[in-house]
Amino acid sequence: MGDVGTNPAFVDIVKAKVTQIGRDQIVFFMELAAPVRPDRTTLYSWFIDKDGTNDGILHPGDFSVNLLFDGTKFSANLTKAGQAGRPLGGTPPATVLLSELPFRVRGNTVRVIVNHEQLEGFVAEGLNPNMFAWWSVTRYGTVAPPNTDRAFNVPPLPGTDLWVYRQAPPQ
Ligand SMILES: [Ca+2]
Ligand SMILES: [Ca+2]
Repeated sequence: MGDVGTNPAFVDIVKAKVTQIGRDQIVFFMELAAPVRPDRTTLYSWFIDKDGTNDGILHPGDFSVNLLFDGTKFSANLTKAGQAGRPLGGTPPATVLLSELPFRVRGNTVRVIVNHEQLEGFVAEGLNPNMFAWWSVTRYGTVAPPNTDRAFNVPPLPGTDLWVYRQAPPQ
């Protein structure tokens, strides 16, 4: 934390998590360094590598769970990037796969909830609903790169820059 320069503390990621509730709901969570009260375009995203790539860089064909404040209101969706680094818009533009996802903004935290079954609908697109590499970013003032902050929820394995979410504990 404390690593976003002159940007507001509500885009400074303290912690990020992707967790599962029961068998069904996947919660994409971030804790920020200050209460989330954006005053202009602000993006909280969890980027997901296409299955089998797992390189920790948002490429065309990779996915993103996005909580966007557009200057007026929040909304959440799941997209597939069309241009590197662009979870929303871009050239060619990102594809919206799921819109109007449930989300919550409370105090220093944000979360977006996706049903596991919804992710299962995108296996053919290259989204593995059972195990995926993800990382979280914030962007302030614009949805375009560069990231304002970027975080992993646990230290990545030596020699890698990623980690995985698993539906069930490893056997
Ligand atoms: Ca931070
Ligand atoms: Ca990638």
